[in-house]
Amino acid sequence: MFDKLKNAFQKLLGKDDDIRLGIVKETVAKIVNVSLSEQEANRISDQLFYDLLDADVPFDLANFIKSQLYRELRSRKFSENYREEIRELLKGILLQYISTAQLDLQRGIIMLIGPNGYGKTTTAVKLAYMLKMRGKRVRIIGADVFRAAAREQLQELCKRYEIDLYVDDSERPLSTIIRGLKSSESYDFIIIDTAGRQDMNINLLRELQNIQQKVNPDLVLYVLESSVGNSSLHQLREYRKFIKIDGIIYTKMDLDSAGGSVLAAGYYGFPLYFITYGQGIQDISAANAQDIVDRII
Ligand SMILES: Nc1nc2c(ncn2[C@@H]2O[C@H](COP(=O)(O)OP(=O)(O)OP(=O)(O)O)[C@@H](O)[C@H]2O)c(=O)[nH]1
Ligand SMILES: [Mg+2]
Repeated sequence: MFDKLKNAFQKLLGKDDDIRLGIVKETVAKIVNVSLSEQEANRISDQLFYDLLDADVPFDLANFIKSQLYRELRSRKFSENYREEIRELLKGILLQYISTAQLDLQRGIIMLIGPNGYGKTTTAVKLAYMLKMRGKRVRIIGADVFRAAAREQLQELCKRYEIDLYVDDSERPLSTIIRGLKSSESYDFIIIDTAGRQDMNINLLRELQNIQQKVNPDLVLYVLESSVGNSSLHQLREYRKFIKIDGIIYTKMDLDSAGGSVLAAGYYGFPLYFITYGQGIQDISAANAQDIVDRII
């Protein structure tokens, strides 16, 4: 999880940092409470910059973090605990780029959107299960009418976890959703699972836009797979041109991932609502910024 991002910080702060922090060490050895020289601060922040790029953090953001780190390194004094102090400094900087939001609805319609295979359908079921465990009446509407076996996938999962499901044989997602909603008034939460495409498919985006306009879900969450790098953010911005996105569910955090997109999501103004980290039905949690930063550094 967050392998490259984690490495970036570990290299900077870990035990094998004699080369990278060599200059700092010497300085620290001489005096307690020292300021770093321009050269030292540059060296540390430059190294971090390249490591962040390597972890798929977008260039602009890596540059921001670098400049911020440089300024803070130059303006502070460090003691012999400099490693811990720099770690805390970095955590503070990263926290600014991870925004989270809580699901504060008591009832409503939540629509999941996003590219093919990122985890929409399984996350819909996890989320439904989580809400059901909190005593809510929950139903999923399966609006992926395009992919073969999409209905069967939901039918099987919902049966296994005893979650109410609406699917029909309509060829248009909007019809399915409208019919599904009509028969779902007694539910607290409706979770709409939608179709995904790998390429940018204008028709699909227009269809989602149309659904948003006609159905007006209370929350539209974009399902973002954590292992996908910078290209995923390009997709996210394309989606945003058509659909108002309220936030993100960050999936597959148990798999190896560069991790940069978790920072990028916040940078582009999308709060994280939930994270998922496994195939199990309960492998989902509300996103917590401090937790995520602690996992990275
Ligand atoms: N390891 C792991 N696998 C996950 C996680 N979330 C989803 N998956 C797997 O990712 C694959 C795709 O998940 P789906 O939920 O079908 O993805 P989707 O976005 O609905 O895909 P399409 O309907 O084709 O667009 C499945 O094999 C899931 O089991 C997770 O948190 N961790
Ligand atoms: Mg699906």
